[in-house]
Amino acid sequence: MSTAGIHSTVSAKATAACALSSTIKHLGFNFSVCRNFSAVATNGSRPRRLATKRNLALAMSSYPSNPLEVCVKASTTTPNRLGDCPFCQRVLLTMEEKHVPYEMKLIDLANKPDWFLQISPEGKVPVAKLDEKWIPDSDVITQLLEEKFPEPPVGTPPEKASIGSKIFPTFISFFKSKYRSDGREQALLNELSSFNGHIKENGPFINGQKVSAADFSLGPKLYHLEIALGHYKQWSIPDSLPHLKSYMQVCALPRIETDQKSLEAPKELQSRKSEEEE
Ligand SMILES: N[C@@H](CCC(=O)N[C@@H](CS)C(=O)NCC(=O)O)C(=O)O
Repeated sequence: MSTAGIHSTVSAKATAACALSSTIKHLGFNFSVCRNFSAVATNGSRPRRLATKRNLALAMSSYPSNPLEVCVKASTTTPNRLGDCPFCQRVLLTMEEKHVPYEMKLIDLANKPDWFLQISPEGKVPVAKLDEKWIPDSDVITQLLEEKFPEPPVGTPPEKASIGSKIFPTFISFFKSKYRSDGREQALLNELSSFNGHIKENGPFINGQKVSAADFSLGPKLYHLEIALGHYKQWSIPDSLPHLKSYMQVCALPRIETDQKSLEAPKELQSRKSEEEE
């Protein structure tokens, strides 16, 4: 199927820095992506991880000849801009870390084009084209990226892979809750607190000194959590969880350039919320 004529195609080569910087600024990974082709925690006191020449050469040797196509959520407010979707952000971060050139196709989720529905019958993003096949789901895509582009490896060891994985579902549950006393806030606090303890003992990343797939998955979600709960519930992460906060700083970006006026992630969550309330 030809995707020629898709207006919302953004070439990752020249524009990755801008396009992804909007992603990265949204989602917040404080990585200097697209500058030195590596994920570097830019907080001076934190460990820095620079790509070695050898790693970079290895990574480049497995580059696809054409940029890898990936359908991602378009901004709901700004034309030709990436929207806020933690699943898309996870995939983009993985490709950035692996130096894989890619081409984003921005999908307006409120008005999905027919060609997109053909390749993604569930109508969900992200969807990435790997070996001429359109693959949905960030779990599957990131796993295939690891297999196809092994350098640098970003896999999280199995014993750590599920750390923090309950935070997002408990956040959504609390976000949707109508009554403060229904225990959902406490459930979220328990998960955040347990993660805080993990980072205290093992940080700064989930797998210690090295950023890995689990951070690419959790970082964007924590960003959504903070914005959505702050905006809709006037809730913020308690000061009693300083290691979680510093993790969010290491993984997080300066928020100033976040397109906060659009509050895109919360908008999406808001629609889920209204559905729930109906
Ligand atoms: N499990 C999927 C979830 C993807 C997902 O839910 N994506 C949302 C955007 S954040 C979506 O495409 N929703 C469809 C819609 O809003 O119509 C993954 O990990 O990729």
